[in-house]
Amino acid sequence: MRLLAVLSLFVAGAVCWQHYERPIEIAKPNEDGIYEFELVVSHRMTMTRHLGPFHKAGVVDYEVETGVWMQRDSNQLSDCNDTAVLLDSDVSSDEKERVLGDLVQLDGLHHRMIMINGNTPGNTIVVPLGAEVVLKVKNRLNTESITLHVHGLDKRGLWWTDGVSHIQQCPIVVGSDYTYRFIADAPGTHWYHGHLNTDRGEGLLGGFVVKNPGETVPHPTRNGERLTLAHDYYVLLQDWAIPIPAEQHYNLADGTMKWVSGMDGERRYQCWAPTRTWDGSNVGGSVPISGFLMGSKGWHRADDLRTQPSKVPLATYLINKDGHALFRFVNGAVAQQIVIWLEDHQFTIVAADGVEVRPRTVDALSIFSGERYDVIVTAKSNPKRRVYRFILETLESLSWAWEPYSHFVGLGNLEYNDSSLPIDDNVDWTHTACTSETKCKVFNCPFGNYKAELNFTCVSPDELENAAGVTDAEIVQSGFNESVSFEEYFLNMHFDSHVDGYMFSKPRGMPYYHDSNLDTISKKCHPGICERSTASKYDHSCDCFFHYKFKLNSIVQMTIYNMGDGGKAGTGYSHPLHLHGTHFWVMKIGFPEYFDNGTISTMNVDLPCNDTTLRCLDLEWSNSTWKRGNIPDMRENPSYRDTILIPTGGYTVIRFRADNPGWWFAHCHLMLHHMGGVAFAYRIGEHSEIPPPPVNFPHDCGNFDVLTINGTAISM
Ligand SMILES: *[C@@H]1O[C@H](CO)[C@@H](O)[C@H](O)[C@H]1NC(C)=O
Ligand SMILES: *[C@@H]1O[C@H](CO)[C@@H](O)[C@H](O)[C@H]1NC(C)=O
Ligand SMILES: *[C@@H]1O[C@H](CO)[C@@H](O)[C@H](O)[C@H]1NC(C)=O
Ligand SMILES: *[C@@H]1O[C@H](CO)[C@@H](O)[C@H](O)[C@H]1NC(C)=O
Ligand SMILES: *[C@@H]1O[C@H](CO)[C@@H](O)[C@H](O)[C@H]1NC(C)=O
Ligand SMILES: *[C@@H]1O[C@H](CO)[C@@H](O)[C@H](O)[C@H]1NC(C)=O
Ligand SMILES: *[C@@H]1O[C@H](CO)[C@@H](O)[C@H](O)[C@H]1NC(C)=O
Ligand SMILES: *[C@@H]1O[C@H](CO)[C@@H](O)[C@H](O)[C@H]1NC(C)=O
Ligand SMILES: [Cu+2]
Repeated sequence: MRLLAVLSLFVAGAVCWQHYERPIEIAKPNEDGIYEFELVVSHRMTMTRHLGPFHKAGVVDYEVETGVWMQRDSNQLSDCNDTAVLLDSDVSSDEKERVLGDLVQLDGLHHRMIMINGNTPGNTIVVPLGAEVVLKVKNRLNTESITLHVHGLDKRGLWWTDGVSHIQQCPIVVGSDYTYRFIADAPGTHWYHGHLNTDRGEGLLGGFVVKNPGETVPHPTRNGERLTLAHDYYVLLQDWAIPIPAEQHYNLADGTMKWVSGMDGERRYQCWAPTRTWDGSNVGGSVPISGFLMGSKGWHRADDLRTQPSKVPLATYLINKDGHALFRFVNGAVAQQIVIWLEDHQFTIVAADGVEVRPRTVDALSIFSGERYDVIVTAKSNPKRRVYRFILETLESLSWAWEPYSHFVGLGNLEYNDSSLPIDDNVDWTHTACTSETKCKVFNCPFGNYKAELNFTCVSPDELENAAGVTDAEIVQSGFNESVSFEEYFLNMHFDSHVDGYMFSKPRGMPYYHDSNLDTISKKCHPGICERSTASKYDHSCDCFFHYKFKLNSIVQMTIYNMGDGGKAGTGYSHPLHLHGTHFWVMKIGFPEYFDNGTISTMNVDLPCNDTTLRCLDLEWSNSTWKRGNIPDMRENPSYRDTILIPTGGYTVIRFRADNPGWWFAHCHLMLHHMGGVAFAYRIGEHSEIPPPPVNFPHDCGNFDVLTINGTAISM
């Protein structure tokens, strides 16, 4: 009965299951020129068809071995396993699309998800640069509040439309409607996702693309000419670490919690699966995953991917012989950095976080949660196969006990249009084209390099250059004199739960409305609240509302480092730091030093840390002449990003101009870290310089207290 009730809110019309992934299409404005979208957010089951009136649900299963789609008997009195053939293996792809229509496959199992207009990921929203956009969010969930953030827009002058719960708005409660109205103020590949606790990991996410005016061919090649792109694909990648029904992971025999990932045997009965990448640091947030997703398709059994990938329904992208296709890769993962390869093809990176970069050709791309890379794939004129496979990998390489550990894999298909060649089950899992003579380039490793025996080399993300050249010469200069309003900060992003020894905890109401009484809705961070230099990472006395105040129009330089107990080999994580409200220039990334076998030997010495507890708080440059932005070896033509790697044992220097007044948020984009406290808020400008939200803006979350029985009440 519960299933039937949730399906009643499904909005018909969205096409979820499709044999071939469709290129993106620009939306049409309404008669007032406004780009308006309704996003009905409700619960819905994956692998389930909507059977018309009376809310009947058709629970579907797919058998890889036979290629048959089955449907369970919807008679409530019949056995759950009473199934009938829905589609035989030999039906046409058009017929599959017609019958499966509104089905959301995800990893091929049945999960209750948060969906947007009956779909997850939600449909990709494509608008022109400068468009006025209206997102009408209708929260029709059963019990959860939500908010919605468009990741990649700066929301200039409109901080209160940015969607961070309890900082920029109150949660959208069950049953209510909430309208976001803003300008699409940054071109490129972005995404929208929930921003209240874990909502984005439960399905509340989708694509968002802002196109330059008159853009038909989005990106230049190295010699400046713009290519004709036959296909422009938006590809949201996800690790699939969804909560598993309690009865599956609660072991009745011994009362322990077990994760059941439903795939690689070795992970089946682990409570927690911490793993390491080559440098010895932790990777993946210890959450075992059930499948990688490309768009809305993946598969929960890695064995099937390894033995019979041609029978698994995977995301399939068409490409024309001799043509060029744009792939807008977005990592929407909860935990994993995803390394993506395309058999026998290379990727030419042309944009990062939506901003064009000088084209850079690599063999594989490692993408952190929150990051976006637009790449051009150049098709072969004489393909040897009909289908080449995208291979997705985690960066897991060592077990917790430092033993070799094989990474997790996922697949997608690149299919040559009009090819009559057969499709086989061979996948080049080991990247045989990478040899010691011609090493493969992997972009954006979280460490300096792979160990020598592996035939891979790393391209650091700070090597990307802005395609437009230096567009703000003042901000990227080396050294600032005393007459420049320049603010310099050092911040340790250590542990998986702290910044600078504090654990971020969000306020209970909006700080903007509590300028004079912030302490009534939040806990102040100050040295007296806990002993930052010795407190254990599990000591919750250090949780507080950690925030900065930047002067309006200052140049802000932040050196975010990742060192100490919680940021060195064996203990740390590399973090993808995301700033809201501004892009920033990536001035420099400093890696630690490594042994020949690739593990970290010494934390970066530019910021020496030698306190005995290894908390490494309040570090400064070892060389005092580097103060005020006078740092050697900064990038001369840096890239302009909104999410960037902070490597374990090293640091990243970013700069931005604090010219977008408001209350903003910055956080590690790994969900567990964001939730755990690797985050800070910041205010740009004095309170009086911050644009006020509309007078009727709903801001009465926070505290409520009744002082008298007749209702003389205060709300704070
Ligand atoms: C369904 O499961 C029951 C109990 O395990 C079994 O007896 C029955 O044969 C199954 N039916 C089908 C159609 O597989
Ligand atoms: C596939 O190629 C044919 C011509 O051979 C063309 O008409 C068609 O548009 C192509 N399909 C796609 C999806 O590009
Ligand atoms: C690296 O390439 C060499 C050939 O140049 C090959 O013998 C070796 O097996 C490769 N290493 C790995 C780990 O694949
Ligand atoms: C300080 O630097 C700025 C450029 O950032 C320059 O315009 C100005 O002339 C300099 N002032 C002095 C006193 O050197
Ligand atoms: C890497 O090399 C260092 C130094 O020789 C050694 O202490 C460490 O155990 C090695 N780690 C691994 C995973 O082999
Ligand atoms: C820590 O390092 C600094 C700079 O290298 C040095 O001046 C200081 O004496 C060291 N402190 C300790 C306790 O070793
Ligand atoms: C400090 O840095 C400056 C500029 O990079 C350099 O010229 C100088 O040699 C450094 N000093 C020391 C002691 O390393
Ligand atoms: C409500 O109760 C308080 C305290 O008992 C009293 O002072 C006040 O006059 C009452 N107000 C109204 C509107 O009745
Ligand atoms: Cu993190």
